[in-house]
Amino acid sequence: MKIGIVCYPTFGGSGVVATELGKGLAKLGHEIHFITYSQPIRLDFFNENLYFHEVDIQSYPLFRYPPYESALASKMVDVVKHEKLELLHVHYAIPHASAACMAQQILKGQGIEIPVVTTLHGTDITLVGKDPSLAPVVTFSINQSNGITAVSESLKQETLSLFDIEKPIEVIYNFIDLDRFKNTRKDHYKKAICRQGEKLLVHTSNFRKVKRLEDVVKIFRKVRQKIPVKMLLVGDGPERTSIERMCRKLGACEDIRFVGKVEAVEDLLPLADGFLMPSEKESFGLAALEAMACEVPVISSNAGGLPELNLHGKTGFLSEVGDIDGMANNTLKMLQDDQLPVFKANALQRARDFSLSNILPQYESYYYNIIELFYKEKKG
Ligand code: GMT
Repeated sequence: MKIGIVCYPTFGGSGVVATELGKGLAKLGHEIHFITYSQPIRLDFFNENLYFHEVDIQSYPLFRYPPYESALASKMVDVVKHEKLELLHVHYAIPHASAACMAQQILKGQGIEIPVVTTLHGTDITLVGKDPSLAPVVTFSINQSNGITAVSESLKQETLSLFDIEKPIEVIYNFIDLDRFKNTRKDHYKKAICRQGEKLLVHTSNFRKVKRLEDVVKIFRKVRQKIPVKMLLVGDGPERTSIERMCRKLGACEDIRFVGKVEAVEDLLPLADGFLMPSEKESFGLAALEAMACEVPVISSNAGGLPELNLHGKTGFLSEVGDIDGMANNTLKMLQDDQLPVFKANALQRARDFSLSNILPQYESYYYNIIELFYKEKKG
C-alpha cells in the first residue's frame, strides 16, 4: 500500500506513534510518505520505503498566524497526486483531520478519490478539541473521515460523549518496539547516579500542566522521607522552570536530576525501579508503556486509559488523580526488595500485549477494510 502519514514531528506521543507505525509498515513493504513541517524525531533510520515531504508555509506581513492548515492540505494534495497514494492516515485531529478533509475534497474535484483515516490521541479530544472554539470543526472532520481510531477504549467513550460522532470508532492501542525498549541491565550507569544503592524513580513527559509535575515531586519527597531514593526527570516543557524552583525550595535538588529532552530514552529507562505518571488526563500513557517494556513498574493516576495499561497491584498501582499519599504509599510498597522483581516481571509481561508485532497487523487490516468499504460506497 502507498500511505501518507500526517503527524506532529515532535517528541509528543502522537508523533512517536505515527512515526513508529510508519517505520513498521515500511519494513513490511508498504510505501510510507510522511507529510509534516519537519523531519519526525523518531524517523532516524534509512529504509527505501520511507519518504518525507516537508510542508512549507509562506510568510507574509499580513499573516498574524501562519496558514499551516492550508499549506498542509495543499501539500497533501500534491503528494497524493504525484506519489499516487492510496490512503491518508492523519494522527491528532487538530488541524490534521480538517486539512485532510479539505485535501480530499480538492482531489475529488480533480477526479482522484482517497480514503482518510483519523487517529485520535487524547488531548485533541479531551483538552483542546472539546473547546467551543474548535469543537464544530473537530466534529465535522472526524465525521468526514472514512475511518476513525482511538488509542484506548476510554478515549473512544470520551469522544462519543463529547462529540456527535456518526461513525464507528475502532480502538487500536498504542504499541511498543520491544527490540528497542528492553531491560539492557546497565547497572554500572545506575551506580553512577545511585552511589549508595538508592532506588531510582523516573518520570518522562512534555512537562505540561496535565502531567502534574508537582505531584511527581511531592510523591518523591514522601518516598524519600522513608527510604533512600533518587529521581530522574526526563523531558522539557512549560512547567520545567517552576518545578526546578519547587525542588530548590524543598531542598530536593541533589536527589532530583533534570535530564532535559533525551532522544534515546530507552537508555535511561532500564536504570529505573519505578515510573511515576500522576497525570490529570492520559488517553493511553505511551511513556508508561515504554517504561514497562524496560521492566519498570508504574505508579499512576487512574485517569483516562491508564487502567487499560497499568494493572493495579500487578504492573504497579493506580490512584485517584491528586492522591499524593496513596501514590507515595504504593511506591513504597512496590519498591520493597521482595516485591519489586515481581512487579518488574509483570510490567514486561503486560508490555508484551502491546508489542509492535501485535498491534501493527491491526492497523494493516483496518486500512484494508476502510479501503474496501470506501470503494464499495463509491460504487453505490
Ligand atoms: O501526552 C501528551 O501530552 C502528548 C500527547 C500527544 O498527542 O502527542 O500524547 C497523547 O497521545 C499519546 C499517544 O497516543 C498517548 O499515549 C498519551 O496518553 C496522550 N496524552 C494525553 O492524553 C494527555
